[in-house]
Amino acid sequence: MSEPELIVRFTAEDAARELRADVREGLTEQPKWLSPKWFYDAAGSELFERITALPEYYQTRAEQQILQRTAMDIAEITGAATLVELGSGSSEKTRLLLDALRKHGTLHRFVPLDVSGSALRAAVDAIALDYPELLVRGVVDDFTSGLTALDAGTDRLVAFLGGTIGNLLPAERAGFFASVRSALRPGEWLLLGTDLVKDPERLVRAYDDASGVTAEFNRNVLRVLNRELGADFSVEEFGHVALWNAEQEWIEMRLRAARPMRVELTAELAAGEEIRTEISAKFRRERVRDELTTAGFDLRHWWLDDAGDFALSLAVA
Ligand code: AVJ
Repeated sequence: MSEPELIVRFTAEDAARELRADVREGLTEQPKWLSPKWFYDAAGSELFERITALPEYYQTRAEQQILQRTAMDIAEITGAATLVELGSGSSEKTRLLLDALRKHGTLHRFVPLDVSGSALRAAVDAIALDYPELLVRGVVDDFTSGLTALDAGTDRLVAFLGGTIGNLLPAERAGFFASVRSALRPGEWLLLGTDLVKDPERLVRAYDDASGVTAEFNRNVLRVLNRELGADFSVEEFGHVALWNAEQEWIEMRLRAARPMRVELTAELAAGEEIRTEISAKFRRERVRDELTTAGFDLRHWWLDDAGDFALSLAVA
């Protein structure tokens, strides 16, 4: 086994600086907002893992089902030698792809990319142990701001799973697809997971579960601000709001102040005022196809789970 590499392009100091700038911008705007990327400290990542097991949150299981059925096809179609995974998250899904590509016999290299250095270190070590023949290079980076670190390997398949693309605003999404495309050579591949537009009641339940795990996940961003910026949000006095924005076709999560608040950092909130903490866009096939085409990709395969809730797209550069 060769030692796994870890390249750090985004340090804890970069994250602290960005968080500060984000908070200054988002909490002085009207309506207030925070970026969903700040949910994921250790506690937030654990809460998200619990969300994936909730009966209301179908996405993770749906994507898993599609991958179980298609991983071998994906290996044969792409013949990838390098698997790049953006926002690597749950390694279970990654392993389905790694296993299929290994069986197909083309895979040489695995390049997981994530903003969380600690999570990535653990993932890289575990994968390197179980796939001793693979070159493993973890890259700590914030891929939403551009993909400069994709130079590793040839015959690449870039996987962006879980529906996380939905957290980007449409303009950010366009920039992201363009940056992935420009990092790839013609004939290389993008595998994209997207949650789909469906009955709004089911969508809202998926983001406002009966056991309150998503509410805790949402409030956790305020704990991150309290700890990282020395803010003094009274976390328990914020209500969890999840609503379907039918015009934009996205779920919005917000945190609603129960009473007037002045938060150190000079943020002031009126009673009932909300901070938008997340959008999670839901897609239709045409939108995915159009946006990929605009970025210079050709959508070749579109796979659904049995319920038609979630899609996996395979597109070529
Ligand atoms: C991890 C970004 C795909 O948007 O559904 C889960 C995060 N937010 N419940 C999503 C999330 C609320 C999730 N992603």
